[in-house]
Amino acid sequence: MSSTSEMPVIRNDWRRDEVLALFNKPFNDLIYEAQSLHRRFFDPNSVQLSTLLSIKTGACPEDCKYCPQSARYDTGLKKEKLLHIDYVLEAAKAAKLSGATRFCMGAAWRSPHDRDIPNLVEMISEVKALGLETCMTLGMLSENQAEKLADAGLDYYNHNLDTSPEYYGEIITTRTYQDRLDTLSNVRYAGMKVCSGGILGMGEEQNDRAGLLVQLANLPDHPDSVPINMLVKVSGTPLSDADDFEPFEFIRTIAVARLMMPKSYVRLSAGREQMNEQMQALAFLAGANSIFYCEKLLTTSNPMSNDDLQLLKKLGIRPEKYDSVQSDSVDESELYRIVGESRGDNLFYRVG
Ligand code: SAM
Ligand code: DTB
Ligand code: SF4
Repeated sequence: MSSTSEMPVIRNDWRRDEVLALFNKPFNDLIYEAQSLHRRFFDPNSVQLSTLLSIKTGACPEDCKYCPQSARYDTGLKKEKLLHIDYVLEAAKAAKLSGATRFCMGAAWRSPHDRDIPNLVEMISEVKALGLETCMTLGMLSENQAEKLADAGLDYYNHNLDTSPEYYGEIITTRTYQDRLDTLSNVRYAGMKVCSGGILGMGEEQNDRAGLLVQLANLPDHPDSVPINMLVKVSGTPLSDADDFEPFEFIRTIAVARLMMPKSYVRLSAGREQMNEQMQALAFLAGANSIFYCEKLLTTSNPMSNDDLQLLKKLGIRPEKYDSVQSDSVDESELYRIVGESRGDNLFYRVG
C-alpha cells in the first residue's frame, strides 16, 4: 500500500518544470526508474509488432514540413488513389504471417471524405476478420466519422500531436493544434483506443519535447499507444537538412514518456533504420514496448523483418501475442520459419 504522501503513478496533471527535471536526471537514474516502472505494468521482455500500409499515397493538401506526402514539396513520390480492398487484404495477410498483431492503414488526407467511409468500413471489418487488430490514420475526424469507424470495429486511431503547442506553428500551418486535440477527443468519445505521439529531431528544443509529453499525458486519459518517431529526413521536404538528433536525448524522451504514461504502449516508431542495434536496445530498456515492423513505413523504408527478429532474439524479447489471433494462427516458431524461408535464409528459432 502506498503512503498518502507518495505521488500516484498515473497522473494527468504534469507540469513542464517537473518533466524537464526528469529529462535532466543522470542518464542511469532515468533509465533505471523508467525500466522499474515499466516492469510494474508490462512484461519487460515482450514487444508489440504493428505493420503499416499506406492505403492512399501522396498529393496531400497539408503542409507538414516533415512529410514526403505533402503536395507542396517535390519529393518524387508516386501518388496513388485509395487502394482496392483486395490489395489491402493481401498486405494484411502477409503482415499476420510475418508475426504482426496490428495492421495500421494510413492515408495522406487532411481528413477523409464521407464518400470514402464505406470503403474504409469494409477494410476495417475484413482486416479484423483475419484476426488482426486494426488501426487507421486518416487525418482529422469529425464526431460523426469517428462514430462510423468505431461502429465498423476500428480498434485504434492514430493522430499525432507531433510537437509542443508553441513549436507546432513552425512545422504545420494548415491545421491548428486545437484541431488535433478535437480529433483526439472525437476518437476517444467514439470509444476507439487513442494512438498519439510525435516526432523528434525537427529542430525543436528539449522544452518542446517536454511540452509534447505534457500535452499527451494530461489528456483526459493517457493515449493507449504513444508513437515516438525520429524524423526521417526526406529529400525535397523543408526538413530534409535538419541536424541529426542526439541519440541519448532520444532515449531520454522514451524514458520520460514511460514515466509519465506508465500503462501506455510507447512505440519506437519511424527512424529505426537510422538507429543501430545498441540504440534500439537502449530504447527497449528505457521502456519502449512496441515497434513498426516489416520493411516499409508509409512511404519510406524500415528495417528488414528478419533483422528485427534477429535483434529481438539477441535481446531475448518475444513478439507480443494477440489473444484472438492465437486460436486460428500458426505458432510463433512457425511464423519465424516462414519469414526466414521467404528471405531464403535459415531463420528458425523458438521464442519463449
Ligand atoms: N495524413 C494523416 C495525418 O497527418 O494525420 C495520416 C498520415 S501521417 C503520414 C501520420 C504521421 O506520420 C504524422 O502525424 C507524423 O507524425 C508521421 N510522419 C510523417 N512523416 C514523417 C517523417 N518524415 N518522419 C517521421 N514521422 C513522420
Ligand atoms: C506514426 O506515428 N508514425 C507512422 C504512423 N504513425 C502512421 C508513420 C511514419 C511515417 C514516416 C514517413 C513515411 O514513411 O512516409
Ligand atoms: Fe498530409 Fe498527414 Fe503528411 Fe501532413 S503528415 S502532409 S496531413 S499525409
